[in-house]
Amino acid sequence: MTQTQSSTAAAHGPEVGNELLLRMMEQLVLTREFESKCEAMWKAGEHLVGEYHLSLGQEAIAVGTCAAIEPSDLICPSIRGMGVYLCRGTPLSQLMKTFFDREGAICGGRWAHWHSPVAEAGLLAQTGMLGSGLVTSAGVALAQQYLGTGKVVITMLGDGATNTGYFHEGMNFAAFRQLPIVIIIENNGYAVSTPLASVVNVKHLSSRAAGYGMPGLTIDGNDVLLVYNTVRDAVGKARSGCGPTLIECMTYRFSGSTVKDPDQLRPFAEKEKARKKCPVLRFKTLLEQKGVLAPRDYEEMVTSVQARIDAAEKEAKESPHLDLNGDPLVKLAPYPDRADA
Ligand SMILES: Cc1ncc(C[n+]2csc(CCOP(=O)(O)OP(=O)(O)O)c2C)c(N)n1
Repeated sequence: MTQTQSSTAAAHGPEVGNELLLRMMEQLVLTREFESKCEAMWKAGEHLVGEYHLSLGQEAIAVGTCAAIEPSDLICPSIRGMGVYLCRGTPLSQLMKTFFDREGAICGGRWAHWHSPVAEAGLLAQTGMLGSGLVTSAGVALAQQYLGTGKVVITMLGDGATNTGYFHEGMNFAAFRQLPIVIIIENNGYAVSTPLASVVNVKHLSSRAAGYGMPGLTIDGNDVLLVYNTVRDAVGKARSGCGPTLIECMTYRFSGSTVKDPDQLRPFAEKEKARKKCPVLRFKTLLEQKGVLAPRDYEEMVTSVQARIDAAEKEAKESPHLDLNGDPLVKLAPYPDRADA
C-alpha cells in the first residue's frame, strides 16, 4: 500500500493539546537556533570536532517524530540527527562539550557526529555506511519483539541511503518478521549534490514498501503536525504487533550537505523557493492563527532558547580539555582534525 497524505485538517487527525503544540514549537526553535549557532561557529573558524550535517529546513521531521513516541521507545537518527538529540533531551552542554572536545563529552569524546548512542535518551548510534542503520535498528527491533518489551524502534535515513543494499535487506527483514519498527525517510531531494530524480525511477520512495509487503506513505515533512500524526499512527500499529511502516517525509535542506560544503551545485532559485516553506515559520503562523502563540511569546521563546545555547557554549569552553592519552581507540584511529591526536 502506497499513499500520499496532504496537509489537510483531516490528515492532521485528532486535536492536539496546546501544551504539546507549544512544546513542539519550542523544539523547532531550539533545533533551528542550536544548529544556526553551530553553523556560525564553524564559519567563524572555531575548532569543532568532526563533520556536521545540518538539518536546517528539515526540523519538523525530528520534532514531529519525537513528539509521537514514548520516552521508552528507541530511535536511530539519520546523519542529520541533531533535532533528535535535542528533542530526546540530550543536554545542550553535553553536545557543546562534544564539539569542543571537553570533559563531559558524549561517549568520552569518541563521538563522530551521529555515530554515538546516548543510552539514557534512548538514542541508537547511526552507522557510517549509509542505509545500514536500518539493518542495525531492525536487529534492535527484533530484540524488543523477542523480549516483549513493548518498545518501538524508529529509524531515520536520507533518500540517498535508500539506494543501498542495506536498505533493501533491512526492509525485507523488518517486513518478514513484522518487527516493531517505523522507518522514516527524510527525502530532501539530494544525496550531497546528486538529485534523487537523476538516480531513481520511482515518483515516491514510499512505493518501494509494497515490494516487501509493508505499508508506505509519503507526506509533507515540513508539516510538523502531519509528521506527528502519521508517526503516532504507525508507532501504534507497530506496538500492537501489526508490523512496520515506511514513511517518506518530503523536505529540503537549507544548507550544504555538511558545513564544509559550499553548496554551489543546487540551483539558487530552488533554494530560495524552499526557504519560503520554512517549517518553523509555518508552525509559528499556524499557532498564531489558532491563538495559541502571540508574536511576543515567540520572540521570548527565541531569546530564552538562545540564552540556554549561549550558556551551554560558555560552560563547554570553560571545561577542561579531554585527556585522551592512552585511549586505545584514539591510538587506533586518530581524528585528523583533533589538535592533540
Ligand atoms: C554507503 C555510503 N556511501 C557513501 C557515503 C558518503 N556519504 C555520506 S553522506 C552522503 C549523502 C547522503 O545522502 P542522503 O542519504 O540523501 O542523506 P542527506 O545527506 O540528504 O540527509 C554520502 C554519499 C556513506 N557514508 N556511505
